[in-house]
Amino acid sequence: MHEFRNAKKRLLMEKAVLINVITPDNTEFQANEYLDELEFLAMTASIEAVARFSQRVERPNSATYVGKGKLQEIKEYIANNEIHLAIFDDELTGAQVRNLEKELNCSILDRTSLILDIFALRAQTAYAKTQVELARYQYILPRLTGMWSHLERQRGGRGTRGGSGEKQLETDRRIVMDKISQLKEQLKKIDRQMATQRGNRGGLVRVSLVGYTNVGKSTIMNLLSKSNVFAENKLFATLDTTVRKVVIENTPFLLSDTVGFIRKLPHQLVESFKSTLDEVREADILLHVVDVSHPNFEDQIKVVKHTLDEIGASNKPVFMVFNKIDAYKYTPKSEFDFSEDRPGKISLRQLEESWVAKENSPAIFISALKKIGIDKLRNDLYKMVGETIRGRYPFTGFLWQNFDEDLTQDL
Ligand SMILES: Nc1nc2c(ncn2[C@@H]2O[C@H](COP(=O)(O)OP(=O)(O)OP(=O)(O)O)[C@@H](O)[C@H]2O)c(=O)[nH]1
Ligand SMILES: [Mg+2]
Repeated sequence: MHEFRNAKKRLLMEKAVLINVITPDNTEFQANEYLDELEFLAMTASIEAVARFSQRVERPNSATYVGKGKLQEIKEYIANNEIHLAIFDDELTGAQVRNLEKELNCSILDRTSLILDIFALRAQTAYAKTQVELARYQYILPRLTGMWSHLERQRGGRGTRGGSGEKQLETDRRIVMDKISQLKEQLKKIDRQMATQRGNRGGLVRVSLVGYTNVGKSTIMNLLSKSNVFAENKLFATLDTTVRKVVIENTPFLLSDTVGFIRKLPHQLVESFKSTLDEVREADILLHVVDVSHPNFEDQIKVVKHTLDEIGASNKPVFMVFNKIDAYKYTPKSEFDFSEDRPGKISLRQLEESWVAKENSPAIFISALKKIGIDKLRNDLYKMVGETIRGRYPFTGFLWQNFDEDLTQDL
């Protein structure tokens, strides 16, 4: 039976090599940024990346992800430097993992299981823990088959049906499937409680902070609600949804902060975190927070839009919040600079103007850390909430007194 890697036991910084492929859809710059992100993910899981390997390919090799030559190069590096872990920037098939383990003679971690590891480390509440466990079992289920043929090969057999390997596979599969339905049952129970809680929130307007991971959502939540949500320079600092009542100029509304998104977010996680994301799905307004100091922020915006689409939360009024302007590096174009797509080549003002010109959703540029633009953010938010209320109660006066009770709660 497949055991989960016990990420919590990894006390010493384990050393690893990072591997990705550059497909025709990606530029070299992007591929490098992706490895930076993979390195950050590894670091979050207490793994130190010591080397990187990239290969330009049409598509990943179905047996070994990278081609023969590259594999040999990685193998030599791993052997010479006593590395015991290789991390791949894509989800690998069971067969690819087995082949790579054999070829490279070290542990293999793919992007999905690395993210699942981090989620498992980060999960604080019983709810988040259950969701992560469900996602991990769902990841394992289709990979059990491969383990069976692996067992068969070890026995030297030719996959004779009814052999012990197949029986073992059947038993394992049943255990995993039972576990999955048990976890789903548990989640359903919590979901019902949460739906009731959400139903109890009166008619308050609901605003959700959404965005890529590590962009500053929790920092903004803390600023606006004077609460204390855990914010840290690590990926996925937040896994649960926190809801706070915020009052601006006598107008109360609910503000929620939730798990951040990431490129290639494992679909098992999206699936099992569906209820955590209910707050986003049911929100009236989305505050899409962007880390404008990140060289790949435009890519990140696309990822967030795509994920919102996936969870059924597109088509809502979106307020774009470009955060971390204090860290934005503007390096003007020199006369010999012919780069088309270089980060920082335009000033923040130009960026703001071009953004407003090409998108029709409102936008604001702030620094949550240095508290720049926060008053304007409050003011704009107040107006948007007001518009939502007027749209909802066009004829009746709205009685705030109805909503005086404190609805502050963590989910
Ligand atoms: N330079 C700079 N750093 C910021 C700013 N806002 C937040 N940060 C930092 O960015 C890091 C991530 O902030 P969080 O608020 O945890 O980000 P998040 O979006 O909630 O992240 P996850 O919950 O991990 O998805 C922290 O180290 C913050 O101090 C800002 O305006 N400027
Ligand atoms: Mg957070």
